[in-house]
Amino acid sequence: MILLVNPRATTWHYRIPLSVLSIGASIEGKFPYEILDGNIDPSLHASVLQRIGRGDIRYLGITVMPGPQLREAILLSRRVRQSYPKITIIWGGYFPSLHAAVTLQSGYVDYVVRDQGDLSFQRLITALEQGGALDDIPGISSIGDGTPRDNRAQGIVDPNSLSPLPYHRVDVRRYVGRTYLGTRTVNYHSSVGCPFVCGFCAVAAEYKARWIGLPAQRVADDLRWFKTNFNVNAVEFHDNNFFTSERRTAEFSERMKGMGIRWWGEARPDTMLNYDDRTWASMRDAGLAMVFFGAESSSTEVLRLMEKGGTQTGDTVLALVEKMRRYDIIPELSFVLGAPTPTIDADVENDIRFIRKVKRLNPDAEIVLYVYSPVHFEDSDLYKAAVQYSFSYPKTLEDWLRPPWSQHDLRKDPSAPWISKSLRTRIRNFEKVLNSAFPTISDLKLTPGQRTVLKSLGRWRYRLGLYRGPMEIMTAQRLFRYRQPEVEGF
Ligand code: B12
Repeated sequence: MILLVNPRATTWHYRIPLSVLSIGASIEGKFPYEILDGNIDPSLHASVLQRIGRGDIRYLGITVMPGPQLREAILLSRRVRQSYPKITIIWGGYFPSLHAAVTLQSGYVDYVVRDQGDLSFQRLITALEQGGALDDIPGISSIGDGTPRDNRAQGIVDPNSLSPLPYHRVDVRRYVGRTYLGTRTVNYHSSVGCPFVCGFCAVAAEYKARWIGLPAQRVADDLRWFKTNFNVNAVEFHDNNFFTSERRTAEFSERMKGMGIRWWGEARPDTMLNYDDRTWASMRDAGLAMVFFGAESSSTEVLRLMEKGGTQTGDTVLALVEKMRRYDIIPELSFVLGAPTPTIDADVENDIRFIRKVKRLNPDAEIVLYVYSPVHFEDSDLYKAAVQYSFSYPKTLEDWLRPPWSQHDLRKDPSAPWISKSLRTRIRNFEKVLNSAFPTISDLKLTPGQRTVLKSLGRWRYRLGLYRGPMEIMTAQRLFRYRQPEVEGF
């Protein structure tokens, strides 16, 4: 009856498709459904058409985040609409949640489930099956009379109120793989949302400063189950902000000691700098290996424009990377360069100088460079500033198949009229030299010899601050198929 699809999003380490598995959990035992994952099925489109061809599928649910997965979802939906026009196509996930109207106007998406779909999807199917009213189902967008229409928003859904994930619906063994963290790494989502409203973040645009986590015991018990059944020795927490609650983190760390599992998660610098030293020691002893932080910018002005909130400043990040060196836990810092300000060139130069300072304080710190790529967060000061610099989104879904929109959300070369070509080149060249001088620890396929080559090409340039025209570095990185963790994860 229902086919849930995760279009291809990665060619590297596969992760359990938690988005569609969560929707599966919400209809388990209520409606018959199957899951197909483009990450492990290279001929997904053929598999979907073949499955629909058997005649008992009425609904196709597709999870869509921006980037290459969006392309896959557009091509697949178009094909299904052409071959099986009676199939109801429903999109969910970050892209349609923030771009519902343009998605529905495509003509090959009938409904959008915005934000968390755990309650709204099953209510939509029930109403469509039993002819109920659709207007009062929160979180649904539709285009019945040709005009896109958003029902009222779906407030945050407490993950503690939801059914456990039906892992039997996927072959977990296919998703447990080797990463920098361990030889048998699994992914897990232990909380929803984030308590902050940073203007460049799609999560903030959806959850509006709400965060709810599963209790530490539940998370530890679930990981013990993965260890017992799949011999897992590492976990990637896909939470947007795993470390929001120190109390939960401290209890979780106590419960993880002796489990032999290394872990990674995402956090805010100010939140974790304020953690007690005993919590730090406990996290280290519990296997915490690396933490991803939103450092964003060294400028207090830019952090204010980003509505980063909290107490975060550049000094917060410097103190944090020093502290983490003492606990032998690696900080992975992401920066968002190129925010729309009159001082943009100086801001970028300051950030480059700041990143060099970070590397002096902690050479093991991993650096991720993003270029500000507006997400559809209309209430944010940052988005308003982008609009003042004449930023606007494309008018049709098909436009997202073509540059600059096809790579807009990869956050490297976005459609951002205020960022000059020379500044983009400056950022990209600095990134190339930085990654060569300090190749990421997470690219497992790099041999010691290749690392030595990259370092010898990068270190002298980095020392002299010579970033212009790094052709030799680009050639070596292409030759070694250098892998940046921010593109497809570990
Ligand atoms: C795992 C992951 C990946 C994996 C791929 C996952 C996959 N689908 O195969 C990898 C590492 C490959 C990846 C890559 C990228 N990602 Co990513 N990714 C995530 C991450 C960390 C977890 C997703 C997840 O499983 N969440 C858990 C589930 C339960 O939550 P959920 O997805 O939100 O699903 C709920 C709702 O959205 C909704 N829903 C979702 N899908 C569907 C489908 C239907 C039919 C329905 C009804 C409802 C529904 O209901 C679900 C249950 O409540 C999210 C952040 C996050 N925590 O969500 C970022 C995130 C989605 N990624 C993001 C981005 C930008 C990317 C990249 C473009 C980054 C880059 N620089 O290249 C790349 C693109 C890769 C590509 N090739 O397309 C952004 C999207 C932001 C935006 N602008 O919209 C996010 C939000 C991270 C962030 N904080 O900004 N990603």
